[in-house]
Amino acid sequence: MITRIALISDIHGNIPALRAVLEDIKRRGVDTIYCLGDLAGKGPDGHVAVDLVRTHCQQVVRGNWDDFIGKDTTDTALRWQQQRLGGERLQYLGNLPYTIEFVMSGKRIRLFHASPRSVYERIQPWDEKEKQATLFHGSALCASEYVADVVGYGDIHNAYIQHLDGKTLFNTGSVGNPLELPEASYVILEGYYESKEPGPFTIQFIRVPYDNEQAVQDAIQSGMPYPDTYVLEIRTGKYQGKK
Ligand SMILES: [Mn+2]
Repeated sequence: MITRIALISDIHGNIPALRAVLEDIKRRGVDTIYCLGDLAGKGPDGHVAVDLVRTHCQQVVRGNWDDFIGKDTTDTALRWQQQRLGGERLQYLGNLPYTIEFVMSGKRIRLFHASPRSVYERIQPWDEKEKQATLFHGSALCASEYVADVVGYGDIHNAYIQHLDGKTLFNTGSVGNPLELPEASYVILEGYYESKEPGPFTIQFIRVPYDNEQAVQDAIQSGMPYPDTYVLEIRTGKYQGKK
């Protein structure tokens, strides 16, 4: 049977964007959703994002923000985020697994936040091919150590697909803090779930317009410290608002 799985990532506490994406997924009749991390941080409403992701997503992996957001800090903005999230959600984020692995239409698929080795290793589409190719490797942090045929990740807030050495690499882009277009980004995979036979396999990239000004108002009204960079990025879809 053909299965469809929606992949969402990098929500960063932006609830208007998350709700718009969840509605779009529902409208398409997709009921399996995996989340590739960075539920909270940057934006104001990580606590709501965590609760919505726990309700709607069958599997969730740990992002870099999920990893450090609960750690002891003197940083004002981080402490504000910690109070907003509360101990139970912080513990949930800090204990998320690194990878989601399965076979679809004969392809071994591995999904993670940033790299198979670390949530802090950042690899961009314009990095050298040799560096990108390491994303197919396994590591002790992965559920298994096989070399993947298809890798999907988040972290860079920059959706793309690239074929390397007969393998496929893609990035879901970001739901709540996209940095190439101001519209929320996510991916749907379609194929024969857990089938080792080669078969049709789809990677679909979806952009969902949402109420960006509501996201800006949410940030300002939340009283979060230093909202300026986040507000600029939400409005422009560019890193720190730069070209
Ligand atoms: Mn992120």
